Amino acid sequence: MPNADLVLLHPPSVYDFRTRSTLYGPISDLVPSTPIFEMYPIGFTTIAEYLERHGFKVRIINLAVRMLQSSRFDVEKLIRSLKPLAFGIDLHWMPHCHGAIEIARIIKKCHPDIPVIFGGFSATYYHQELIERPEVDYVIRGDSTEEPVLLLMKHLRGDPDAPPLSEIPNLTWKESTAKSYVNPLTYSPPDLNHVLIDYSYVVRAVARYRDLVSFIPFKGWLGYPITAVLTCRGCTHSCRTCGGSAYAFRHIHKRTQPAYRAPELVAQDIRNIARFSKGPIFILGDIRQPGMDYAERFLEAIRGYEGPVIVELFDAADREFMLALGKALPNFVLEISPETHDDEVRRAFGRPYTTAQAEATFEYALEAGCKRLDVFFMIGLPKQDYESVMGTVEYCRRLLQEFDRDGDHRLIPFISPMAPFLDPGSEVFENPQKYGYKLFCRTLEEHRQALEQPSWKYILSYETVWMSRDEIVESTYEAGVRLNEAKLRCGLISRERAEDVSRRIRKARRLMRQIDEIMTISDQRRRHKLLRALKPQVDSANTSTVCDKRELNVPLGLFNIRLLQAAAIVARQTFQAILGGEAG
Ligand code: B12
Ligand code: SF4
Repeated sequence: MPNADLVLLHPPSVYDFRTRSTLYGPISDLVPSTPIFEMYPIGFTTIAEYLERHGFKVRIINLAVRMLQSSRFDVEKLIRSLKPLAFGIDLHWMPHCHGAIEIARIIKKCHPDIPVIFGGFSATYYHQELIERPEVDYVIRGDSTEEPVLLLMKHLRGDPDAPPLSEIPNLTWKESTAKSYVNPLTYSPPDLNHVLIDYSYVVRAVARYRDLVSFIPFKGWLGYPITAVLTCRGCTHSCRTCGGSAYAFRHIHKRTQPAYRAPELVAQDIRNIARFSKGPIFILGDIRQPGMDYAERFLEAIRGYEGPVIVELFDAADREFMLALGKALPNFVLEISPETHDDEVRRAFGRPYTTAQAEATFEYALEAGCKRLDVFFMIGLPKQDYESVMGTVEYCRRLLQEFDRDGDHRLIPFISPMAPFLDPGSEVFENPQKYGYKLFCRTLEEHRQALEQPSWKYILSYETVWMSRDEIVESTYEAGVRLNEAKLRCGLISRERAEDVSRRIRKARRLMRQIDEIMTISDQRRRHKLLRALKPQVDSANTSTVCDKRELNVPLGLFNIRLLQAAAIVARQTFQAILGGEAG
């Protein structure tokens, strides 16, 4: 098997999750991942493709999926067997800070001389704390790192034209003396046209390393092969708790405007992906963000594409736009996140529309023929108390009735807590008191230690003046119970599914109480012993807590990855590469 120059490793959120007993609760109920957050950043594929284009071999290994799939999978053994020029670890999402640091420690134990590079949103925010750690050699900051990673790799390979470390943009680094340096964050490309977001690298690399499982983005992906295309890096909105808001991008990544991908390229990415996958394709970023001209160009370029496509809206939409969307993408699914039924709470959170405008958008979307309309609500918002959460659930019940005139259940509401952490770099994180928040974690190390707590209540990094941690947890479970009942009553879910959810919530609540009792025991050894004894029950209560995860899946027929077509593409590309003199 060919040796890779750069091995990109995606860690599990908590390294020893296979032996540790942690009740994660509903922290990942509304994303495809389990609470281990096994999905790697889309940027792994763009970094890999960019480096391969410039003559490096890159391998992605999703350690989190490998560990989830087998309790016997030996991380250390695998790492010992690899000898790349450098290892890269993503610390994009904060919940990975435990696993990422532990994986870096193992690399240093096995290969003290191979450099470890960190990158991602959270690594950028905490670059100085990271570089102080003995496990970390480099942090590449910013939302676009393809070019700085390439320069660093050239430097590490000793290329004659490679810049010295001090001249690599966005790099935080240290010398053997442990003195650290922070190079300016000057690489921030104005657009996203220099990267390729169609997974053709993944298809090639799977064949090259004969290793499909390491590239799988999340557990269960082969049965539900959803992929994503990216319209931008950055955001024009300023939702107060979001670490990817315009405010956060300005402060963390020095980005004053989002970088957009040309709409024609986004349409091309979708068509390229459809050559090997029939699964739904998620268009990340509201296509109206750069202006209606962009949206129109995209719809023109994608017109006639018949596969399932998920489109997200950051703002309310008018009828004209919805009808144009339905015409261009006959199998579209819409996602919108009003977060609450209450205009005052939504305004405090920073969403720019009212409930009435949201409802008008639902009307237009259904009229335009959307196959499904997923409406997301959140717990843990500014000015939101327990009663307000229950009001939101009551509102969901009303939506289920009022927007189901044809009995086809296209509108589906979801509710979940903002958990486990408040995003570092968000406006609320930077000014908690101003927004009525109290933070339990500030530093990277405090977040890392929080992840060693036995339940999501103790992991939760914040509470608000309107709800304590206990109330956030309690309102989450109660909201789950009530929404589950409402979905059953209107016929959206089967009795069997509803009973499963309700059983899991009862179990989770009971376990929360048991853990709370154990936490009052002062003898640490006894506490650990009792927590360990709960592990089998805790593990069985850790997925699909407040709703059944399968509700998120878009049932547009049977999607099976077109393996034969993928194989044909691989064969053709390998053949072309060999003819072109490049190793496949
Ligand atoms: C798209 C998205 C998702 C997608 C992920 C798609 C994917 N596979 O990447 C989905 C919907 C699945 C998702 C889920 C979650 N998300 Co999200 N997501 C976003 C969103 C809207 C856009 C991200 C984006 O533009 N990425 C593109 C660019 C910027 O990143 P990238 O190309 O992947 O990576 C580049 C750089 O980051 C860097 N990089 C990344 N990794 C590495 C590694 C190395 C070694 C190097 C050198 C560089 C590097 O270089 C890359 C290439 O240039 C942002 C909000 C925003 N406006 O940014 C939130 C955001 C990133 N998500 C966030 C969160 C909290 C989550 C969840 C934890 C939520 C939850 N509790 O379920 C989960 C985690 C899921 C998991 N890992 O399993 C927070 C993160 C805050 C923080 N610092 O922790 C954000 C900022 C805002 C938010 N609250 O939603 N998310
Ligand atoms: S939550 Fe708000 S600020 Fe964050 S990415 Fe979505 S629209 Fe932008």
